[in-house]
Amino acid sequence: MATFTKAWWKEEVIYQIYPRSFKDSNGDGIGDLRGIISKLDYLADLGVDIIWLSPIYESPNDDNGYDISDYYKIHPEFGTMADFDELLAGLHERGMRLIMDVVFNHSSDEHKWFEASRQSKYNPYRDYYFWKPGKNGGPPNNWKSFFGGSAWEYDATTEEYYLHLFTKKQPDLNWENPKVREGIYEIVKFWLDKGIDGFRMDVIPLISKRLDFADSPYEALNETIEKIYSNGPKVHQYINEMYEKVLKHYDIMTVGEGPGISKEVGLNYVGHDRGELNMIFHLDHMFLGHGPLGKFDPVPYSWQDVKDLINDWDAAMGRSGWISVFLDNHDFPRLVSRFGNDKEYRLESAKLLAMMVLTLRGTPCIYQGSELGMSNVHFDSIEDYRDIETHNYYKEFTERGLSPEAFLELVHENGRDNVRTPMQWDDSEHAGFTTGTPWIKANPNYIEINSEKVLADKNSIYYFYQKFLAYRKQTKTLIYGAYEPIATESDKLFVYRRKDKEADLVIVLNHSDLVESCNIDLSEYRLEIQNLENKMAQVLLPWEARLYRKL
Ligand code: ISL
Ligand code: CA
Repeated sequence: MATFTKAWWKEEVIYQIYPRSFKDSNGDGIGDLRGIISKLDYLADLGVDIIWLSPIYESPNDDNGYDISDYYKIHPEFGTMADFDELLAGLHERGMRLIMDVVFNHSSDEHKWFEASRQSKYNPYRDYYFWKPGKNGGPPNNWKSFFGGSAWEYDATTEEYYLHLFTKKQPDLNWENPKVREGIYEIVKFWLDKGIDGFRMDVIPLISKRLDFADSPYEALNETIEKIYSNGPKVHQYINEMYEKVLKHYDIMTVGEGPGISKEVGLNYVGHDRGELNMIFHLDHMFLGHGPLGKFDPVPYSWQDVKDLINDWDAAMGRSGWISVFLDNHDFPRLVSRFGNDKEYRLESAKLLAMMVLTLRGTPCIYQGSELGMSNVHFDSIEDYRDIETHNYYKEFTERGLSPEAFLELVHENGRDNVRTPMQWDDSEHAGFTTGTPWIKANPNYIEINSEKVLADKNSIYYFYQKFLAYRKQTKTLIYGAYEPIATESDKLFVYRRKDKEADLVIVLNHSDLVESCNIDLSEYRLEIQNLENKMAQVLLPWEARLYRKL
């Protein structure tokens, strides 16, 4: 039985690129592979190791590439397979790795499997998806899509409904069918044989459906996700089969994206003895504040809730499993806007959050632009938004009587386009992202916040990341050391220890706009890294972050 082991994917740091928004090389307004290639030295200099690319396959882009119509082809707007090979080689030359984002819970409705499937009830591809007759003149059950509305779409050709947990252009694949699984494993093998270093697997806990398709008894979307959509009866059988048949034959990493994976079931996916995935992105802290109707139906939550979740998850994993640590990605607001203060303390709080992500136990994942301190965008018009989730809910909420202005405020807080605006390279038009018209407007704050500026400022967020990434590389305690939360008087402080035979480190974070006192005795410790200048031992300035090492 495999127990706690060392692995490169525990030691390295992931950096997520959202290719559409990273760098446009040809002026069509869409980020592309050659754009990424032009920034390889930038990434290497920052000191990140593993590049995760959001999907770059052929896609009608209903959900920006998470609706794949051909898993073997690069979307022409991103470039060619030759560009991809060059990108992969360029990363490997620089000692970095590449992981691909694969979406196997669903395909695009324009995938050839679905095009055949929808033609007749007797088509050999019919069972590649889930088709059901309606009930009482409506859909087969009350399941709701993640993006609003029913999860079933009526198709007039065969007078049946098909299942889509996301948009109606993302029909769910039927993993019960062995031919679907074989087709998927072939795709996995194709990319691994090209020499990539692993996968991020989109919504992997959703792949096994509860086949009675009973109504969800739950009001809240999150509860339905956890108890009805996720963790279905055969999910582990399927992931294990993929591991046995394909994954285990390669030196790679896998990270499963896990809506609905609670800490109670986390180890079933990533336990070292499971033969399934190396790690998961659990979304518990990301879903905090989501009310019964999801992210645009906010409910209050506190920093204490965030800390509790982190501590509980670490305890649940212990030395038996592994997670990735992150505070944002392409689906959630900017970390500095959500968990920091993107106004008076943007610099300090962005650095504090960097220290936090790089010192908790798990493989850190940094989303593009965090190293610049990029923050949420506040467009005034719904027209400026591109995300289908935002548009679907806009329709749903305004039809129910919410004013467009009120809905836009919710989008400013929680919309996915907050993180999808162009990467801010410099203060020229469109943030230096494109010479054309960008597919989504740049955040107007690019004049102040951009990579040219941070690179010229020794005190910038960028250099804090760079320094800390280098420190983490040589400090294995931050990787393999035990994690122990330390109780504090103020719930605004987050204090924890990382410890092994080599070192005893204490991280002290003041997650607030206020001065806080910290009475923990650290007289035997040396202050090693600090995000701002302050010589008072037991007084922490707003958003101050410190790392101590025992003498
Ligand atoms: O942001 C969310 C919805 O409000 C999340 O629930 C998100 O939809 C969920 O985590 C699944 O996300 C993944 O699959 C989606 C895709 O749109 C997301 O971009 C992807 O990360 C469907 O493929
Ligand atoms: Ca382009």
